[in-house]
Amino acid sequence: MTGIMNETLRSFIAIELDKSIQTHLHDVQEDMQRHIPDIRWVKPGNIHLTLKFLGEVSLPILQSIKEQLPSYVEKIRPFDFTLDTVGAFPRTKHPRVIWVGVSKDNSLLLSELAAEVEQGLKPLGFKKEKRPFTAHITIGRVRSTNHIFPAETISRVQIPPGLKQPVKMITLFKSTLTPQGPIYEALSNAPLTL
Ligand code: 3AM
Repeated sequence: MTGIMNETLRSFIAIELDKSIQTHLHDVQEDMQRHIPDIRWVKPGNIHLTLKFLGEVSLPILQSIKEQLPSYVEKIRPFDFTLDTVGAFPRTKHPRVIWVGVSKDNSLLLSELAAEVEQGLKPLGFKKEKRPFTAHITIGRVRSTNHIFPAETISRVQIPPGLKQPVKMITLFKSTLTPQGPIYEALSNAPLTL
């Protein structure tokens, strides 16, 4: 039986990035594209920092998340993070995901925020991630697993120094997968008001 009762939405909680940061990251993508072929680059308007991937969520649970979202951030003051170097998961030689990192001290604040989100979601049945949270901004995904990239290809990429992103709120996103790539839509957000 199908119907509204069984409807789910693929969703995640993230930090939206300012247009100016997305534009800088687009420049980084264009620079890398010249050296690394066969990457699906994240559309600049879609670039974000994921705090928690939720997967398929039923509408009543999604409604609870929307209502509870402000409580997940009530202990967190607004802060900035600075973009750092380009890296890759799982290894720079055989990357699957190309990302831009954040400077070390800011990444602690982001881990705290992600932990608060995770803690808030626990009563709704969302399990804690097995892997520790690593703050990163995905800018591309590698199409083929056979590629071997020389480590220098990634480590030579320069991020303009001092690129700062203020964190003033968190956003619940709906993600619709399409053959042309995912479409992200903000469903709700919660400001950091402490
Ligand atoms: O921003 P990143 O790349 O860390 O990779 C997806 C993206 O995270 C991740 O959720 C974010 C928004 O789409 N994601 C997608 N499918 C996932 C899955 N099955 C997933 N994370 C964990 N498990």
